[in-house]
Amino acid sequence: KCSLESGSMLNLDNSVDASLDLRSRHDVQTCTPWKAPIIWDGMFDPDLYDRTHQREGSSVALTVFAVGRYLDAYLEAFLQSAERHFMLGLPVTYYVFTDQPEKIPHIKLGPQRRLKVLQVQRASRWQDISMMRMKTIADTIESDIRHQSKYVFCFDVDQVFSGRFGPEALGESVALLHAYYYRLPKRLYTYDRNPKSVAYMENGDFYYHAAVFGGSWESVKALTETCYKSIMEDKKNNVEALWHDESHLNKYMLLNKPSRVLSPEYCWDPDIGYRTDIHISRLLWAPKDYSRLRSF
Ligand code: 2GW
Ligand code: MN
Repeated sequence: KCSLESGSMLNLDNSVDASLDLRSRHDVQTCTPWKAPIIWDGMFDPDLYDRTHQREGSSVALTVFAVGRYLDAYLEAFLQSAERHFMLGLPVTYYVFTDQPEKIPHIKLGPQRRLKVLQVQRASRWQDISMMRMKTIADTIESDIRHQSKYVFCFDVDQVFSGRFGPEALGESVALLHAYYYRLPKRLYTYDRNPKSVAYMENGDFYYHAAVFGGSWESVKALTETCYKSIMEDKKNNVEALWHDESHLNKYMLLNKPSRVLSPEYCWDPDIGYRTDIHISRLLWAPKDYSRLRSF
């Protein structure tokens, strides 16, 4: 049983966690075997999280990449929706990485919210665009984010916020349950099973989705650095993990357990259809036209 009461390190994650009501959702798993909470709607008091993090002076960096066609296709809707739902009431700095800084849409930002645009080179293979995010995030945490924000959240751009995504999601190290796998037997998880890859694993705890991960700047820096090194090691050995950076993230989270896990309510694919356990969708996958977006 998950005990968030006194004593545990995880409890220090955030003093308000003691108020999480793990028994309020009997239809889903609300606690990992290592006693980290899995955050579902109905388990927490949103206002209490807002107040506590405001009082503690929590601040959040959001990183997102919009390279090539993904800029026009997704960035504006992503940012506009983040302004309505992401960490309202806390200082937020967006870090938008793009190869076309001149094309960043103008967004009217709320108070205490800033946007920084950083130029990146466009890799020639899409797998590399996705994987090289790890290196860019690690470098930017070191050069900038660690002086500004306590927490960092890293997002895919092909999604839209549709409900509160608040400080109940903040923790030392945060991973997200992939919407397609959270109810499937573990043998169907798409871990990298090639022993030649650093990402190789047979069994894990969950299948995590790389579209959302976060934590303190220290832990996100450690994660992104380690995943980048693993990706480069694979390149040296001429292998590529099955799901690229996502495979490396899953391996990292197996060895370094997250202190907080987000339910798929925090990144839901509406194509899955109605599920009784999904009480709210806070972030939705945007529809994707692969043939148009990936043909370069
Ligand atoms: C990616 C794939 C094919 C063609 C283009 C791109 C691409 C990605 C791009 O042209 N420009 C770009 O900025 N990106 C960024 O990489 C963007 O932020 C995007 O959200 C992110 C990941 O690519 P995406 O969203 O197309 O990949 P998904 O939705 O299939 O994502 C999962 O698997 C990926 C690895 O294959 C990553 O782990 C990702 O985090 C996962 O959600
Ligand atoms: Mn995506």
